[in-house]
Amino acid sequence: MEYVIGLGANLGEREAAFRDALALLDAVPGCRVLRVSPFYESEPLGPPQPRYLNAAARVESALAPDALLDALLAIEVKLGRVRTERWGPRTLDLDILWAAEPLHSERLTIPHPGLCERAFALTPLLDVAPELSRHYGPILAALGGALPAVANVRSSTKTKP
Ligand code: A4P
Ligand code: MG
Repeated sequence: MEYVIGLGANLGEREAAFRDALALLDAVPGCRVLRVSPFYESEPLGPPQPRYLNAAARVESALAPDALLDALLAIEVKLGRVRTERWGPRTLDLDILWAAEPLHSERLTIPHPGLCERAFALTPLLDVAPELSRHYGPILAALGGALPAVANVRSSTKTKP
């Protein structure tokens, strides 16, 4: 099944955390990173804290949503995320933004519950899943439109044989 994973970070070496996270995600058995969006910088949603870097990755995975979430949490832990307050600063946050099949369980809501309020999630989502523009494009437009990509961070499109 195809998924779109959202990446967020506002502490430490944010770009390095994204690159490491994407490499670890691609290395998860049964996961392949198909596309990576440009990186975007935005004002924090929530309490006062440093600016965020956000991006999205389109992933093909044999894992069920629960197992994929476990893999994402393991990557966050491996890369040193320290959990403090909700909406607080973090070195790396990996969320499932979207999946080919929606889901609502005790543990997971897909699409991500905050997606339609967040230009920093919708902008990279539509970069890696442009076919969703018909649905999400007007929502992003109502939020003020797509964010500008960070100029000095290279975007990439990668595939694994
Ligand atoms: N969960 C439910 N649905 C999902 C999903 N689709 N993907 C549950 C991932 N997790 C999902 O998430 C807590 C629990 O949510 C998970 O264990 C899972 O069971 P978390 O990521 O561990 O906790 P959190 O991130 O501290 O809390 P929360 O409420 O998810 O925060 P958000 O919504 O992720 O917001 N500002 C900018 N500009 N950019 C950002 O990226 N991010 C946040 C964090 C705040 N402000 C921001 C940004
Ligand atoms: Mg989160």
